[in-house]
Amino acid sequence: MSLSRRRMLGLTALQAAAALGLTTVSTRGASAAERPYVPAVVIGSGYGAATTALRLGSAGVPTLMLEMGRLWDTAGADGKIFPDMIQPDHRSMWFRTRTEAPLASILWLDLVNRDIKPYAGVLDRMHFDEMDVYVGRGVGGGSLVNGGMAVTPERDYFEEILPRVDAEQMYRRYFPLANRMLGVNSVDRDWFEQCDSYGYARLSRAHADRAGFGTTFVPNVYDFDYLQREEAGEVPKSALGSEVIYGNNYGKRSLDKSYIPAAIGTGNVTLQTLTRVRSFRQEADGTYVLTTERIDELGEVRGVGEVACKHLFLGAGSLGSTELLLRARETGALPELSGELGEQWGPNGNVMLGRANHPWDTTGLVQSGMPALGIDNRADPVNPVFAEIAPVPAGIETWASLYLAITRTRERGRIEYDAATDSARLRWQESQGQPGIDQAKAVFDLINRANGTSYRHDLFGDTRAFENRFTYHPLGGNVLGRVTDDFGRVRGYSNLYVTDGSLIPGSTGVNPFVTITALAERNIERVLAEDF
Ligand code: FAE
Repeated sequence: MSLSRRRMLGLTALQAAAALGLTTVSTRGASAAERPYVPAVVIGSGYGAATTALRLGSAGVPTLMLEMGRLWDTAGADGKIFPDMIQPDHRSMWFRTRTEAPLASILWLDLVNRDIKPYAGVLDRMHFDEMDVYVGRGVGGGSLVNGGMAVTPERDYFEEILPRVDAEQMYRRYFPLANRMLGVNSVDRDWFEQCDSYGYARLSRAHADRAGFGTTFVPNVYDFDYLQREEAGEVPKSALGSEVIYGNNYGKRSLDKSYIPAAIGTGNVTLQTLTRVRSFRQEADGTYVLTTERIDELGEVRGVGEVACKHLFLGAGSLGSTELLLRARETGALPELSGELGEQWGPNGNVMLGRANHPWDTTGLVQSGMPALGIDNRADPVNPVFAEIAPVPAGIETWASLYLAITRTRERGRIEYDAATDSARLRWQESQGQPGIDQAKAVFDLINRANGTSYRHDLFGDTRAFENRFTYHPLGGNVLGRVTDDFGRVRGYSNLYVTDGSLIPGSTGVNPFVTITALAERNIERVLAEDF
């Protein structure tokens, strides 16, 4: 059966499950056993997990995917699945009483955040001592909330961060495959030059140009044809309707539109939502036994259960997978796990900043929530910054140009297990972010000087110009070739794998999901050939 036919079958199953309010989605019957056994379990449903589930299912391996968030497929009372950024409601955040948006203020006024009811919302901001980590919650993981920027890293930097991976094979086979599977597309250049949607990006490009910096178009998984039709008023607005970070109702090819329905459509993959994997252990015969907790959308625990499997794939993201492995090691369940577990964590050098534009330099009321252009200074060995030109989709003119700069530094943190709270703790000091700020500042000082502009000091809750107390791009903890072998097999145990952003040591130099997907494609191909 073709992949597109499988995807259609899977989409139908997802829609049927949503309509019935089911938390288990499958094209086969559900198991009623007390402690069900499945050949393979995949934890999570982000990029690594979804890729792995599809390939397992396609190879005929019965697979169970466990995702702690909900399936985002049912419209609320307002007829929409997701809320926008201007009026966020309970659907926006994972069990919070107030939203926690990255842009904390405008003119120091808390105009951005709203009180909400606690609910299994789509965006989580995980708090640690000196760093917060944004992640997506729900079927599709980060793909539900992210900006869709689909960037293949520069080959020389990829070789530097993952020297043991065959780059020739990655760039010939797995990066193109990931781009194709994810539905990556590019903005029409002629349209870009005259549209309203990217007026803000053209303005930033002109300002960068005056300082001698070049820009690069950034591919995206948002359907740019749909965006053009949004601007033409032909279809409901999403990227132009202030939708990003709390989900997109239209236009975006998130994983629940691509890999996941294709996986379910194989007939071998069952998806169980609102199910958090709490811990796992290994029995004498090698079987893994997972303890799971099922919640409802209001957070009530509906049951604790167990599921057993032979092959266990961790795709719960950098923090999620590392926490599960650390817990297993520190509680003695899997004592042979690597001593390097939790090491080489990094925020991908994320630094957010805003510039204050002259009154005549308006960014426009209409701003696509999906960025399409980046200031590209990656070739500079001293300040190798890639700064995506980000929207401020506030619906009002803010005279702010916003950027998420991805800088490259060697600063790394560590994820540890805190026995008292039975949870992961991120060891990262704010001062470790300074080299990244210095790089971003070197670039944007020149842009400000060339344009007679200055930084905005009103956007991050206090007076700072550079915000690096959060990251969108958590990476590392279970580094490839260290905690795992060169294909994601966890050292010390058989049939245990990591398949997500935790494999990458702290930095990709660009937005990471294409790299995570391509690596997952590469690793699962080898694992299927040799371990099944
Ligand atoms: P991830 O997508 O985080 O998926 C992990 C999944 O596992 C989640 O669905 C969790 O709910 C689930 N999970 C965790 N723990 C458990 C458990 N114990 N039991 C069951 N389920 C669990 O992992 N990247 C780009 O390349 N381009 C962008 O434009 C971009 N923009 C971003 C914007 C925002 C606001 C955010 C938050 C991220 C952005 N990213 C972007 C980062 C990107 O989404 C992220 O690197 C990937 O989603 C990470 O993929 P993983 O497979 O590692």
